[in-house]
Amino acid sequence: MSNSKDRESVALVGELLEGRIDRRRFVRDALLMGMGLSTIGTVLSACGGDEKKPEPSRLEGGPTPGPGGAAPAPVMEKELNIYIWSDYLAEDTVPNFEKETGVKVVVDTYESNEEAVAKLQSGASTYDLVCPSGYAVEVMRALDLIEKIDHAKTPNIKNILAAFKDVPYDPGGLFTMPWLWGITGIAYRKDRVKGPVDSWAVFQDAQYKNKMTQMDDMRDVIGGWLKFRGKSLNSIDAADLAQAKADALLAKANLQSYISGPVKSSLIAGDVLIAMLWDGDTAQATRENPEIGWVLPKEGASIWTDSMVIPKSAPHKNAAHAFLDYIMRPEVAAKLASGTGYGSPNEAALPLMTNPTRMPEGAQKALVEYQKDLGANAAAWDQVWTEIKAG
Ligand code: SPD
Repeated sequence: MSNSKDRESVALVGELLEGRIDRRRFVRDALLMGMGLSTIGTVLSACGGDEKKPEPSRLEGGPTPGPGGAAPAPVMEKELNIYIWSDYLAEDTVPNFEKETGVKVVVDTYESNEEAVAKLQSGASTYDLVCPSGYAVEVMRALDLIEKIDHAKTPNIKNILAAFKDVPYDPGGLFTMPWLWGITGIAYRKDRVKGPVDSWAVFQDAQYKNKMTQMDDMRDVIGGWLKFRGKSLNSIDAADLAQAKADALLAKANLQSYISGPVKSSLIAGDVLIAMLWDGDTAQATRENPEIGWVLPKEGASIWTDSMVIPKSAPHKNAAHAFLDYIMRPEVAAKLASGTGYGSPNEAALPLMTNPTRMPEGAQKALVEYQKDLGANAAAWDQVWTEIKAG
């Protein structure tokens, strides 16, 4: 320990002795400044009181004590950088974590998986947690950008529904902590759109010219048009892609723009009447304007799970694990799902919510499909997307 660390530790013990901080606060601050567990225990017993010798809580995130009781100093970093989709946190998710741990959290947002992958791939990322969808996890794994989660530091993983633990994009659930799930469908203004909105075909209807948007998302736009023609949204067949491009261009003539989450304010204001949008973001908009409805198109749509992953380059891995474990607490997960309007993968959270979103069943289940990594065929999709955007 450096001299300045020594001085900080002495001052902290002084604060405890003088009763200016309580034992809990002492343990937290002592761990944050890297004081060993055995030292902390010695100080606490010397101070008397009836509390038990402290054990590291799951939020401390440090290594397990070694044999013979010699505990390596747990290192809980003081910062955490999260890179996540916009509007994907409940209001108190981050503030409560900061209050509890003293960790300062910085949140940056993105609007597509491709943006998140590109950021990690650039090598310039200092993010500790990123939140890709399933197919993008596959891409990140293939590029060796993310590392395994240390489940010894995330005991609350026990709360996750079995269906989300062993998933095709991460067999055995080694690299991912499921965050939320949702469906990409159509949001629309019930008070301003006449006639049924139940098909991707609505975007080809010129009566809503310049009052419609689709997402700025290659997988969702091309995928939606593939579903429209009864194809898999993971198709790599050249004829399927050519048809999807033709449909997309027909629709493009009616679109105000390609825009994802930020379209909510235009829907609320009525500048946009019909928008390709995720169910949860639509629910957020509906809270502000109850005239906004959402539909799963009759031809089918994409369902997805977004998961937290830890980049190999993450500078604050203990804080990242602590945040993951915090999120998996039932009450935190319940607020996250209710606040964002998305489905929770947390089994223990569901009973705590008044009206939790349930996974589609029966006829609805048959309509939804998960996106998969396109591998080497991604180039063909990129080309089609470039042509749609330029067309
Ligand atoms: N505002 C949060 C939106 C999250 C969407 N994630 C999944 C996109 C799948 N294409």
